[in-house]
Amino acid sequence: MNKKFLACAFAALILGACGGSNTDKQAESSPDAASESVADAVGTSSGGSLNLYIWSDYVDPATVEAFGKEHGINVSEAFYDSNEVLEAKMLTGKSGFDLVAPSIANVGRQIKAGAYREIDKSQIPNYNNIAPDLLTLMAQADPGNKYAVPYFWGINTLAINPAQVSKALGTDKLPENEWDLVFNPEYTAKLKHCGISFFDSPTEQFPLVLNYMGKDPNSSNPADYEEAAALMKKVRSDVKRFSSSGYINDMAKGELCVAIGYGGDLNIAKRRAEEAGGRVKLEVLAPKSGVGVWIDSFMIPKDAPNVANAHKYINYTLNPKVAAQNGNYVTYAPAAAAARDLMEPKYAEDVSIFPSEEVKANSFAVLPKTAEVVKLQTKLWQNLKAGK
Ligand code: SPD
Repeated sequence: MNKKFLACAFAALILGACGGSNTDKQAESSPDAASESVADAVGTSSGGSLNLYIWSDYVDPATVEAFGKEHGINVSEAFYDSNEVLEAKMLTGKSGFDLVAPSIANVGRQIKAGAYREIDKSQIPNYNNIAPDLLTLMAQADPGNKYAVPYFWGINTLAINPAQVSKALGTDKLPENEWDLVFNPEYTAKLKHCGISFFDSPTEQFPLVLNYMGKDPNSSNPADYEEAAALMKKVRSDVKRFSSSGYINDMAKGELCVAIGYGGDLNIAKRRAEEAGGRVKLEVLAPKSGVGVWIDSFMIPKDAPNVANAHKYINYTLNPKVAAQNGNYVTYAPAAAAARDLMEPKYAEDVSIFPSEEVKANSFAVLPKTAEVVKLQTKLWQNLKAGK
């Protein structure tokens, strides 16, 4: 893989080149369409089953229900919260799943391991709705876009409980580089009392630390990873939990005051806090010093039992109305470019979902790593968590 090209393609994506793709005329002419029934988006009835294995909080359950009803398909869902968990299952095989959604950093090696079957694009009429830049980018991990169909893209960032953070810091002024809150002992020593959470995933966490240190976030130099681990070791005892999804409810309940997480999931925490009466108020940050950017794609496991239904479901999610409804729910940027205009304005204009130019300028893609780097990251990560 040409990493330089991949980085450039990501720059194009995050620098806002995603517009101008094919649009769905029906959706275009109806700005409120996302909030209407999605039944007209699903097509004719067919039957059978569909076994989805997807990130937690990554689809509006109402859209899954509408799809199942319309097609007479019995949809079952199971959830994961890290690429590590998904990859272990995919590389073992015989998972029984029809559709999964790995991130770009993991797609290439899973394809090479023979874990997936080719997509039949003739069964996905909505394929043309995908932002072309996403496909260009994915082609670097999946040459010819044969196996992976983009679903959402988003950022790895952090969220705070401003009231608790101001109290702990003794000021409502945040550090110039907001990542100091989680990586600088001067801040973590004060914030540990209200609760700091890190990702429970070396794939997501290391690039953030490397970027904070001014190093290549996708470095292949082992010494950089040793240094990043040493930095995290200094703040390890201030970290309350390692979590890749549990931080959502913990933040919403006020049991954590700073969490590193997936941008959309942090927004879900904020929404849950509001829905619970607003006692806890959260703010999702998008630090100017940069965030990690990724794309997740639907892929069909080699031994999937319901291949036709998997194609039907992918096609369904690429309908801009459905994509917008899912986008409003999961608060990530949909792969179907036209969906943004159909999303609720508060989400379509949210910089933690569609980052600003200033944030984009310093952001980076979470790219594939070599087998050696993956092994080293895993070892360093296990030691860190064990306090070694
Ligand atoms: N709850 C949905 C989380 C989706 C996160 N995908 C992130 C991939 C980062 N590499």
